[in-house]
Amino acid sequence: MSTAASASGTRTVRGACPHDCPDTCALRITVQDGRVVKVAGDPDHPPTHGALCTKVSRYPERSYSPDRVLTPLKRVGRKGEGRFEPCSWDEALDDIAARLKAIAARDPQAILPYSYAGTMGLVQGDGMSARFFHRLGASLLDRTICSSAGGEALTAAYGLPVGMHAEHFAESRLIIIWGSNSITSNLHFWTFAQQAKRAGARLICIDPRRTETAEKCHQHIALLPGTDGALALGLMHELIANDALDHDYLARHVDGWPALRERALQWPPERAASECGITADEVRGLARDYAATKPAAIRLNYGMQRVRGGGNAVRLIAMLPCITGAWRHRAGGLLLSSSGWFRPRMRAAWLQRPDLLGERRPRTINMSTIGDDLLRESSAAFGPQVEAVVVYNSNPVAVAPESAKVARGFAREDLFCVVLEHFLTDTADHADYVLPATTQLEHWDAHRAYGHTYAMLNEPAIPPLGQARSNAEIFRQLAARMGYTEPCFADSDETMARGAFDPEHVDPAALAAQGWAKLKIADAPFAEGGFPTPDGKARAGKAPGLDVPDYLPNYEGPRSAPALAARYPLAMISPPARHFLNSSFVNVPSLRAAEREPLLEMHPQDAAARGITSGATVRVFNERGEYLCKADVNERARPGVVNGLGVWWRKFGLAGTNVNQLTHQRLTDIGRAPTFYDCLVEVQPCAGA
Ligand SMILES: Nc1nc2c(c(=O)[nH]1)N[C@H]1C(S)=C(S)[C@@H](COP(=O)(O)OP(=O)(O)OC[C@H]3O[C@@H](n4cnc5c(=O)[nH]c(N)nc54)[C@H](O)[C@@H]3O)O[C@H]1N2
Ligand SMILES: Nc1nc2c(c(=O)[nH]1)N[C@H]1C(S)=C(S)[C@@H](COP(=O)(O)OP(=O)(O)OC[C@H]3O[C@@H](n4cnc5c(=O)[nH]c(N)nc54)[C@H](O)[C@@H]3O)O[C@H]1N2
Ligand SMILES: [Mo]
Repeated sequence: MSTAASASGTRTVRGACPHDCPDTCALRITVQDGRVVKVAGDPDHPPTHGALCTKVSRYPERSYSPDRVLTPLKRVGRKGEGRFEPCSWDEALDDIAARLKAIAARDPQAILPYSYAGTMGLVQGDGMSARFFHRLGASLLDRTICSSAGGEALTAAYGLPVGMHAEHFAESRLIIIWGSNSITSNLHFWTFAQQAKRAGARLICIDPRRTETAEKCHQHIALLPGTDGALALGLMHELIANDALDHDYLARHVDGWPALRERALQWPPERAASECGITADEVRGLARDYAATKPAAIRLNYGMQRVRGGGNAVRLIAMLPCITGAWRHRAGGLLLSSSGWFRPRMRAAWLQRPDLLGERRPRTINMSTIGDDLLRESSAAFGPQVEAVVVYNSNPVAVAPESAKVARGFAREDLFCVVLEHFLTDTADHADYVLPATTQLEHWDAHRAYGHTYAMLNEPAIPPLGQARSNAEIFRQLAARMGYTEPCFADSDETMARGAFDPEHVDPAALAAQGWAKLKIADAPFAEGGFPTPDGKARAGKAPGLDVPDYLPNYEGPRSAPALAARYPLAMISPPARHFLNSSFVNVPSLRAAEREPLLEMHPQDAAARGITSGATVRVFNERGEYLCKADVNERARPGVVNGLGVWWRKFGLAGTNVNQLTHQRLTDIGRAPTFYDCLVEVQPCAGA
């Protein structure tokens, strides 16, 4: 790959940001005397355009942190205590292989891999590890913790999770930013939205919280959490009533509209407004703007699908550009995820080798119910008790719902737990062995994106620090110790990274030369229909296995659970903090300082009613537990909703817990995903604080 060297002894290496973010930036990494001195955005990569977020500009600070785990560690304290002593790689890997072999001899399904998107790389994410666990016959993991409700809903609507090109938002005349705090979580999209705004576009934000993004839009509609489906139906009602439909597009490219039309006619703006906690004029005005302004684009994000009806809501919203024909223009339509564009263009079966399962069909465990599942005994329905868990690229003790149960599960003395990590996270504290993993500066990888349409390659800038090894290398070595001799276990990280994409679709030479390559996708992909469904039509009504989409109120809300709502009258959402990435970066001092401390935003009215002032220590609680933090009284919170930002590490919390102490493990309507933002609480000033 084109590595530029200069006379002064500095080199620039091309990389890709590994984090779970829609932007997947192209990086230029400056190395001087063997040390990374700077990580910058690639000015030539259109979505990155030379800019990085604050977090990833600090990637060297994170990678060279004195807290990095740089040798294998073996537990010496009690489970969860986080006391370890260094050991050799041979000792750790020999012991881990022996323990896994003994369990596998009884039933390999008692072993569970647990991973998510600490890195989204196709090699260090689920490449060699997938080969390893498929060969082993371990339990399969249903990776639902983030986007599966929206992803499967979009698949029901369009055939795959696909949408607009991010760049084309710059030409939109109306942008609806829906369930997304773009400035925090999708900064490079925001740049395109700003270009559109400067050219006269109108920006409307739909979000319960008055985010920094909402503040910079022309209008903010602060609906109640989990009511987006009702709003979409109310908008459809108005589009029908005002005959703002593209009848030709509907007839030729949309299946099942009559059934959805019938449903939408039951949602006059007054009904939708009352469900959403907004005014009927807001519904009418939004419908009018959406109908009258062309091209109109929707930037939907995952924030709105972390509730019971999240999947149905995505199906409904995905129909808006179909019924108005917004898809006809390249700057019209919708983007929730672009990941489906990559699916037919990468070599998933080669990377992950599901064929190594042979005839075996292991059970599947949902990562979002890990709290319950680690505490289950063997049974006919469940299968064997989980005896070993291997965690990589994830911090479940902090990020999974109902974390009191998750922590209790990981604290089981009889659970053998291995964690591959950069740092001693809340989860690593529960390990029998912590294995030091490399960061993106130290390993090869290849990346797809879910917010743009470029394939990416990451070249290592420096050798591994200390004794760190890449995830792929760790699983390669474990495979050798398990006695696996299939040639795929000899593939190097570089071979896997370079081979990740189908060369018919992504030119390997271009990818290597530039570090990125744009997928070949039509500018306005659905201008003439052509959705990736069997008949090429979008599905407004029934979809395989699913009824006509409908609004489903939250599990925890006055409508579905009035008695609960009387005891716990505040809805709590816990969206991302700007300076963290889920629970990553929480331990980087400069970024933690920017987020100050765990806070709960409350509207002045709700705070006054409870005698709470800004800075006071509060007890946030429900029947699942309690969480202590500081109150931040301001009008970012709407009345009736409190915001607990960011996924703090539990050990940084006032009482060793975080917001997930309060969330529950019930799943979304579609996609078996967690419902983090469907959560009622009460808040009190903390006695004695
Ligand atoms: N800085 C930073 N960037 C991130 C992340 C991070 O933690 N920090 N997380 C990354 C990850 S894992 C993901 S999945 C992506 C996308 O992650 P998302 O979860 O989509 O992230 P945001 O766009 O920040 O937040 C969603 C917005 O939805 C709002 N919201 C909550 N409930 C509802 C609702 O019921 N309806 C509506 N309309 N809005 C609601 C929240 O107030 C918030 O402003 O971002 C990624 N980028
Ligand atoms: N209450 C609440 N909970 C949430 C959310 C919310 O909005 N509210 N958001 C949810 C969402 S959207 C998501 S995606 C999940 C995210 O949950 P996770 O995917 O668990 O994400 P992180 O918390 O960032 O933890 C990733 C870990 O992987 C490690 N890591 C990074 N790169 C590597 C590597 O190359 N090798 C190894 N071995 N480790 C690596 C990092 O050090 C970090 O500790 O959390 C969810 N939890
Ligand atoms: Mo996520």
